[in-house]
Amino acid sequence: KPNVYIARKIPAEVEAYIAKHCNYSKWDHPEPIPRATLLENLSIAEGLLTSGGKINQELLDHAPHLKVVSTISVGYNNFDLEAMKSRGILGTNTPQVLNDTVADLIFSLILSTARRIPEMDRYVKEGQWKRGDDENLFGLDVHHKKLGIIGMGGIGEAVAHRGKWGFGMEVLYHNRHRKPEVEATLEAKYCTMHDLLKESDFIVLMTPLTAETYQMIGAKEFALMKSTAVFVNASRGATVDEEAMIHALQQGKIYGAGLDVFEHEPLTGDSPLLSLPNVVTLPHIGSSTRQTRHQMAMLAAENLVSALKGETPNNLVKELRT
Ligand code: 8YV
Repeated sequence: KPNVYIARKIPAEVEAYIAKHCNYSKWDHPEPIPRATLLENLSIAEGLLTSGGKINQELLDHAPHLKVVSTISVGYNNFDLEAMKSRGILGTNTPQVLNDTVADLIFSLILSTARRIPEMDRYVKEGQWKRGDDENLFGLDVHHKKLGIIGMGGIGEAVAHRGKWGFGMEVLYHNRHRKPEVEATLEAKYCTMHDLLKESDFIVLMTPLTAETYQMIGAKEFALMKSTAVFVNASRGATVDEEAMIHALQQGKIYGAGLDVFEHEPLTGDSPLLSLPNVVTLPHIGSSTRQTRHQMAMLAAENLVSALKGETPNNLVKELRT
């Protein structure tokens, strides 16, 4: 049996599946594994099951027998793809299984930010509610507004479905490629980035983090948005110039932001994002339901075992496909 290191706590059923096919050791704590602990556990590993942490030259130098890295996530920006490719190491991820769960979360951010839900909850619980305070409690309508989606992948499509059929919204999108099927089924309109930013009431950023998408939404892009626009990011924090976003929010250039991801996570300390009333912040919980995380972990385990059997795993990341 091949040797595997499991670098994050996984459900028992998934561990049992791995045990059937592999010899393994594991990090069995809820908190992320310390880097030094990870590096000292890779000397015989042929497979690594992980969900974060840089897969770079340093790590690969500590793993001379490594054949495949399987991440329990759809994003794999932590992979140094050139380093992996040069050593013939496969990399797999877990797309599709989390689309609806993340799209649900994105709509919770759209509604929470538009109707100021966290702020209103505190208002009641802190005894501030008083009659005749109506105007101060107003939020924004979501139904029948313009939903602009940047990145029409599986998650983007699930968001578009919710907008179109759930809230009667007009869907605009910007993507590297046109998606005729989405245009046909959802009457979605393909836009340039400029037009999407100018026309949308709700802007959802859902692109992978790559060299091309790094800080793709910055001061220029925020300046194009309506002053009543709500910006939502559940992709990766670094796809946004966070300083420019904070400035736009502080200056009232946009109505608000719903954020599940940040350039530096966990978000702590003195970030202005923690004190702005028109910002809803979540701790990177896009895929955080028991059912979905279980599905992701099982899929990642299947990817790992398949690759170690010498098969071409279904979810080999596209940059490593030959
Ligand atoms: C978490 C995600 O990374 O799938 C991704 O890319 O960002 C999230 O699903 C994943 O749940 C591991 O924590």
